Amino acid sequence: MKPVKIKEVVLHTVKMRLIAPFTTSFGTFQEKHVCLVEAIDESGISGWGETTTSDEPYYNEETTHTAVYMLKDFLIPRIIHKTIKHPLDVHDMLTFVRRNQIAKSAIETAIWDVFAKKNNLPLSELIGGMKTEIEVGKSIGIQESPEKLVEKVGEYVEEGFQKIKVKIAPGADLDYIEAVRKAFPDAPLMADANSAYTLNDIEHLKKLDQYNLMMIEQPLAHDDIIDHATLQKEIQTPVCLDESIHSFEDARKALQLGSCQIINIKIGRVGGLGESIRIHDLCRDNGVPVWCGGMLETGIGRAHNIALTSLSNFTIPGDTAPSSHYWDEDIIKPEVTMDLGIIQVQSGPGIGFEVNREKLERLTVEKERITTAETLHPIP
Ligand code: OSB
Ligand code: MG
Repeated sequence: MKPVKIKEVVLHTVKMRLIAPFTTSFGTFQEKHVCLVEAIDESGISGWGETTTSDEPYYNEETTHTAVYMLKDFLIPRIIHKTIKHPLDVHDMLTFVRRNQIAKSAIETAIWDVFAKKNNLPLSELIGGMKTEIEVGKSIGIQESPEKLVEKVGEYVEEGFQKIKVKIAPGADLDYIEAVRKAFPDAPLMADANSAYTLNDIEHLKKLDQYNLMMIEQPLAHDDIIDHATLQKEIQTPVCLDESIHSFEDARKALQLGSCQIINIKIGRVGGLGESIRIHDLCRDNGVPVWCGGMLETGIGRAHNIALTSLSNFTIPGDTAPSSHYWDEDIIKPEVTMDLGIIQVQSGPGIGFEVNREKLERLTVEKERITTAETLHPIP
């Protein structure tokens, strides 16, 4: 593997507008800033990563602002002008900063892309992925009524999505799921609660068992793995963890405790591709299936998600819908497209998509170049 030395990082903060608002138990999104991280190596190769943040710290503690700050003041100074032998080394180079997983992931994934391009490999191949196509699911935000939700599910089933995920919250759960189940008795259906319940809701959550859901995602607190183990013993629906898993160590402990039967891997939430691969391998070795979660990414984050999903134990369709489900026009060329619920894994070098520079410039609200390891802070 040819080593990489990053000489410059460009932070492109863009303002994105989703084609439609997306509502979860913790709020509604439509506009968001994300920082697209361009890492340029000594030979001029650009690799891309994305902060899969939103503007508010409601999903986890990070925001786009905090991620940019961490990148500028701590993370980039640590990696710039250093010879990196393998992309798996980047994770350990960044552990001197506690947490801030999404910020770390944005630079780490950009460096994976540089490595893949430098070594003329598709990113999927560099990480050991063997699949050439992946199955795709659709995550649907909370709708104003069960009828409206049934209508949406109908559109997406028609379009070929192979898993339907419905966001739920107290007051928008049983009626909604029941209506969808009645209309689509055999649809591969799951619910995502984004931490909206507590153990006091066990009896209520048990009622979901009758709807033959593939799983319930993150029903309890965002940082819990203990109560989830208690809940999993009481309900039949498999529990899947999202928010609670930030690292390989979290995954190991959750599996040991029986807190879940499935894990949603999000590259940002766990601090990068290296840690995602480790969690994937751990789950594979324990017979636990995984799937790739989404954070309403631009095409750059989406490309990384698709590459990750090429690993063998991603046996459940991920939240990796095509570009047109999020944006009028994506910032990558070509856009991500889906055919009958399948997305082709890119076969070109790196993430396999070009960044649309003209579109990028139009959406950019702030741009900063970092070329030195100088920082106000002493780095250990
Ligand atoms: O919990 O999976 C989640 C979006 C933002 C924050 C959290 C979540 C989500 C989604 C959207 O479910 C998935 C997608 O990108 O389509
Ligand atoms: Mg989730």
